[in-house]
Amino acid sequence: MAASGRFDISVHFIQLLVCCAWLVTNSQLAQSAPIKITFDGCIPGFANNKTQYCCPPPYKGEIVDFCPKRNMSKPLRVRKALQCLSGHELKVYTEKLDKAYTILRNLPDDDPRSLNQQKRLHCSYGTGGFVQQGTDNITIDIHFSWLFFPWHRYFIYFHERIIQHVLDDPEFSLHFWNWDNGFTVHKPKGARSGCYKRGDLLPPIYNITGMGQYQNRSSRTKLPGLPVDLGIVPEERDNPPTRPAEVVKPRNLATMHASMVTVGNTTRGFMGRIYRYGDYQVLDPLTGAGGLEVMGHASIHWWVGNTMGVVETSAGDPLFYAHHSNIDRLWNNWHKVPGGERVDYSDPDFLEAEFLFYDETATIRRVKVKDALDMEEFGYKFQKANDISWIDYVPTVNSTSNSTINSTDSYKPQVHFPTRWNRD
Ligand SMILES: [Cu+2]
Repeated sequence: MAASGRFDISVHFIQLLVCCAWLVTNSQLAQSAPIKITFDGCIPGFANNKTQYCCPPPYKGEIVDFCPKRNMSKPLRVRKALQCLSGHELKVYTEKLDKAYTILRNLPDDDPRSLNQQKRLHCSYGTGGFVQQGTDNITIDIHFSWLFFPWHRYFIYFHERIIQHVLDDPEFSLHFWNWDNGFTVHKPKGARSGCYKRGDLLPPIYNITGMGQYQNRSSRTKLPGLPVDLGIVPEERDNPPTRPAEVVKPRNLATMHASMVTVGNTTRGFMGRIYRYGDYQVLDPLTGAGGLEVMGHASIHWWVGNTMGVVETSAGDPLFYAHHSNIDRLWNNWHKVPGGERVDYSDPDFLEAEFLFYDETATIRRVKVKDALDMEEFGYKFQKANDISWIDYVPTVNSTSNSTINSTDSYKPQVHFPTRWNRD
């Protein structure tokens, strides 16, 4: 009896434990799950005080899973720094951009590969156009959180595939606008290749009226020799002041140093906030985004202005893709900056988050964040460029102590970037 009684108690105790474990597991599941996307739940989004109508066209095909896998028999394609293209290579690339964007602009309006529909897809993902499945009204934003880098990597990768397809050129690569690099430096000793020319001017091949890659942009982008301003703050976004080179050059260095080295020395500081199923989108970038997204990335959108300046239309400017090619490069290089904790999130709700994109055949592909983390699996790499100027930047020095910066572009850092953004 006694033994049986103890046994009964043990059984009840185990049942209780199992039950508690089940409750714990299920309550965790309810709170913790990755963001997944379905185009079925698309609704009008909202941004810049306006309702935004940008849902993708109806789709009758099958959704096909996609996982990037490098073809080991082929060398990696190289996405190059636009300012270092020259001669025949520059001419050929300019013509390719012209042809590709002329085709993408002229595709039927409901073709998901058209420039207009690519713009609209970015708009839906970025204005709360998609509702989280199983919730009444919790919308999704792929900005201001840990989704920012992987989502945009996939987005421009599929854009590149669409261009390869329309040009019938599988080697086409989305060369990058190296706006973070304001200083021409000598090639470091031992470096075999790389681009060491300043890249902080609007790439001229995107500024030729009448070409497919041309877009009407703010008047400041037409001022010859005016460098980009990476320190535009949100209050200035609608009408950024045109600051001269001697003001922006040292500030740009400070901004890059902050976002990549100091603010960016933690996963949260660089990649942005944690964002799970059931979480509301944040509308204030200052509480959700990582340093690079809220500083240099946003400033470039506002500095270029017009189409590029607002989320609902930015991906309709071909320059968007050269800008984000650089963001993709900087994410990759962030891991290699010395010091700090420079690893991507490893949380399952990050790794298992899913997106949908159209590929070059207009098929919808389902992708996961975890498959975006190893860039080489996509089959490309970036040309090396000068990151040392902002890595080595020392905010307190009064004159340049960086011997790699040549005299024509020398500077006296005086202004500190206003680091007015909060971590949550
Ligand atoms: Cu975006």
